[in-house]
Amino acid sequence: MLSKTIQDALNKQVQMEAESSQAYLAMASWAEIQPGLQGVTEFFYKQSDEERVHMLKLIRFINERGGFAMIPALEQPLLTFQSIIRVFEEFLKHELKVSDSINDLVHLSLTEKDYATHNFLQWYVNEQMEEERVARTLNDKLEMIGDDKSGMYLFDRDILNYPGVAEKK
Ligand code: OFO
Repeated sequence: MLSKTIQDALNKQVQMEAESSQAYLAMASWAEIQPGLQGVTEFFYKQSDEERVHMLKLIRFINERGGFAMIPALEQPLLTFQSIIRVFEEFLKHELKVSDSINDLVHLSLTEKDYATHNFLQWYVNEQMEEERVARTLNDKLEMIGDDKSGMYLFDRDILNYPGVAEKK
């Protein structure tokens, strides 16, 4: 049975995953109406779907452990971006925020002696390491590309095949 403290903290994480899903959906939609960003568009649609899966996993866990997962109201995400570089900076910033939040949750599960939740959260710890790595790699590549149009063409063409991105479920 979940304590009220853990239930509330997990519900906050549900909100964060839902907001991540919305944020990446907005990035996909913005990318889709720019010329030549089909790869980036697909990347963020996929990323948005993944965040929904992260949210669902939490909802199911909370309810299975005798809690109540409350479906939250969501803030409107950023809708427009000055450039593709800004999009990926936001992506990294967002993932770092999620990692902090997961770390806080892991800490809380230990102080509350909730080892089942601690165990459940290890999946998210691994996932965040992966997400951060992907976000950093993509930011580094964009920094190298700068204003080079042919570099950007290749980035968009290859984004779904980069190691780490290709293996993402
Ligand atoms: Fe990409 O964040 Fe979910 O967990």
